[in-house]
Amino acid sequence: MTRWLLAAIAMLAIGTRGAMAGAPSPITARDAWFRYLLPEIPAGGFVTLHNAGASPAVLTGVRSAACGMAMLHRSVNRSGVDRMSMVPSVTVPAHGDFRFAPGGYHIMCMQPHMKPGDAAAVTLLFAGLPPMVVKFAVYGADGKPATP
Ligand SMILES: [Cu+2]
Repeated sequence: MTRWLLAAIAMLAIGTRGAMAGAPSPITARDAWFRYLLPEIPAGGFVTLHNAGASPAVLTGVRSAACGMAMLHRSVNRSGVDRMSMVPSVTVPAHGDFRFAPGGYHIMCMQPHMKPGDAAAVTLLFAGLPPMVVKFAVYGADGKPATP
């Protein structure tokens, strides 16, 4: 009886401590890179986010000292004309991926302070999850080298 009780209390204590320290984020990032052209031209940022959690994760914004201002954008081709629009958030599905990619969703880095070869830190902000810092490899106009 006492042993059961102690075990239950220990489990509760571990659970509480885990919650207070902040559960590890279910989000991981891969293939993060910027296409950098010139300081006065906004750089596009691309990354694939994976959500290992059981509920959708909502990315609500991005911050980066390497970007001045950074925002979430989407490119849409209408009648042969590419247009970009701001999006307030994107959702990474449970047990799934969300892909920022050329021609689609991207992180718009308004005043890029970077050069090819750099790794630019970007903070991703999620609703109800801890912020996450991701290093974006900086490539030039050619973009990310094709992976073999
Ligand atoms: Cu854009």
